[in-house]
Amino acid sequence: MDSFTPTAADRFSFGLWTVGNPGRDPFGGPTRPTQDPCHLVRKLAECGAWGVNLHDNDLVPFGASAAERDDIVSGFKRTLDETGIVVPMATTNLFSHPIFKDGAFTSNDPKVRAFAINKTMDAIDLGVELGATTYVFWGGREGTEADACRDPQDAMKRFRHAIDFLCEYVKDNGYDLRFALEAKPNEPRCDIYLATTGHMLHFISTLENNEMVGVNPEVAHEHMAGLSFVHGVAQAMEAGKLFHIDLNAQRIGRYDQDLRFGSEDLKQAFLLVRLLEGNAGNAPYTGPRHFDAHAYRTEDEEGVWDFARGCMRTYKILVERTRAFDADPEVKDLIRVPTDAALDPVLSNSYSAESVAALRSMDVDPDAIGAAGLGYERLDQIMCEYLMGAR
Ligand code: GCO
Ligand code: MN
Ligand code: MN
Repeated sequence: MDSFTPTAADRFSFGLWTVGNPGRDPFGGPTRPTQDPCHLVRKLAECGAWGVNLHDNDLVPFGASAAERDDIVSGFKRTLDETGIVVPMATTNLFSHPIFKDGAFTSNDPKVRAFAINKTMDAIDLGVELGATTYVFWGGREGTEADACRDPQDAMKRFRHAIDFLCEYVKDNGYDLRFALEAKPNEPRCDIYLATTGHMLHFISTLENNEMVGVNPEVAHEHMAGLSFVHGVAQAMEAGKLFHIDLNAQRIGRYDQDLRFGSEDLKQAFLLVRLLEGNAGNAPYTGPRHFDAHAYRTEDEEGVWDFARGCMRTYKILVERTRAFDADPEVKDLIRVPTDAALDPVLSNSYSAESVAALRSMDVDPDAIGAAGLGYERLDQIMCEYLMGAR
């Protein structure tokens, strides 16, 4: 036990599919046994996690009867009660069964679309029964290889119809549930629709009930596309749309690696934790700190719990490191924003004849400003020294 040991107050959560990942990949079968969901919940509690998330079929096998479902769910609820673990988020598996091989909500086949909406309504009922207040939509196979198969505009229309419909389902049932859409550029499809968090944010603005829909960005998914995850998350936060987050690690340009949080991109992880915790003076993210990652295929069960503890420990160490960074007087000096009594009001007020006149008569020397250094080498070096533990 030290100050980096996680507790429920840290609100760390894991998917059943993450710590339950048996090490299967496209080139080989499992290297670890499949674990019972109740066992995973008990182990998560032992490790100091607060929450567990699930796809419908992580708990209830595809095609189970109503009686089997109720039996499994009541056993799971007992384990949640015993351990104090909560279910903050739930989602639907719309990608494993062959019926979804060409997508779910965006499929050309009305039977597939109907089946997907129906499965999601059942999974929403399950999530709500377990206490979930966030429902994630990851369009696993909503994409293409043979792009001529459908007009991508139809895919947008169908996806919009499904989300609009399901929002109404939630309202109709009086559920306390918000939706969080998760973008991914590719894998398992060659191209997945709505490839980035930015695509999702615009799509949300076109929904009928857009106030109940936000995003669930994932580190790996933006990094796969070579994008800045921190910028994507910041845009979502600024729009009031960061409803949930998938934390993990990923090298740019690779397949979706879903690595232990902070293990491959420490500088980005540092900046992300700093943003989420609001250290730089911004409003913090208040939702679950959720890890969507899994242990290396080389690991046995003990390695899985090393992985889970590692994710949480790294997050907490980064909370401490980023706070120290932002409390450093030299850093404060370097990031101080210059003020200008004449121009600041002009640049924050909306358009007016006075503002135009003020801009026309401004006193700015472009050469002097262009010649002055900004000290960012020093700033970034200090950040690296905090990361390396030298400061
Ligand atoms: C992936 C995704 C998934 C989703 C999960 C919850 O790349 O496999 O990140 O893990 O997050 O299906 O919607
Ligand atoms: Mn994810
Ligand atoms: Mn992923």
